Amino acid sequence: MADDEWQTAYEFAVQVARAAGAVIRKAGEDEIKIQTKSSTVDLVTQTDERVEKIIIGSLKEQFGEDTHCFIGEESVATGKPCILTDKPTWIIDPVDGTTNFVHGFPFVAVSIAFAVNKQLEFGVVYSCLEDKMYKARRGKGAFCDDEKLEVSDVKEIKKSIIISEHGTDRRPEVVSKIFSTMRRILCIPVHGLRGSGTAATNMCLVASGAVEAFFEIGIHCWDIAAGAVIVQEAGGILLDVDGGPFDLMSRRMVSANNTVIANRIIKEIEIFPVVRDDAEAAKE
Ligand code: LIP
Repeated sequence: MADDEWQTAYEFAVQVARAAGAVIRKAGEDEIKIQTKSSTVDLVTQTDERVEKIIIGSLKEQFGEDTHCFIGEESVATGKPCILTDKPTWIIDPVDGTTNFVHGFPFVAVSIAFAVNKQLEFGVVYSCLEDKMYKARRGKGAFCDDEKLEVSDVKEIKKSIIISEHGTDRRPEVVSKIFSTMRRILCIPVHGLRGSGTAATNMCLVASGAVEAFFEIGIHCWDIAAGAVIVQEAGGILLDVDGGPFDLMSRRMVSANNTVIANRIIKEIEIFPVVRDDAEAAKE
């Protein structure tokens, strides 16, 4: 696709995210029927499924489905493959922060990313209850609405706020590692630990300079793909939780304002195993 075609696709993605956010806000006014996925606390609603169908339907109508591929959280949950190829691929979380949505906790985001040749080209995160449109195209900067985003310039860990989440895996051995990591970070000490309940929003908080880092083990590619572009375009960095290169499909990552903060956090992370997003597809 020529550069102006990508710009058009980027602008279309912003429109689709905004429209999806309006559907989520409206749905939040009605009774929400809840189902569960990987655990009793991994929630999904009819809104997640409906909004993903609306998003993918709009993108297919605009770009066709013979050349473009789609990775959607709820499509994968119904058995669609989760593999990133060189083809133009849309990576979508229709409702990031489903638990927040169910409870009326005010951080719910529509996350839409676009990759070609396995390279993330742009990302859009619409925090629909705050009505904040975060967006970034590779090489063109990151924005919240019309405001340019820049990560924090803090280099001292003891002057940082760190974000992490505890996810939906409630096995005691996993919860112990998560809280042991949080305890070690708190006792550095850092100024604070926070969590919005949505990875996409957490990454936008890194990009906006409100916090210095967000890390999590257990997220999925659709939670972080759009936020990854936004963090990088705001001057931030992405790494694996072991300090290696960022791997979108690995279900673990550190996003930070700089390498000093990232490496200091990595020292404290107690890693536990997770199954890659593309593990099933890799077997075929
Ligand atoms: C959420 C992630 C969050 C994680 C939650 C949940 P969802 O995504 O954004 O980082 O801690 O467990 O996975 O399921 O609301 O789209």
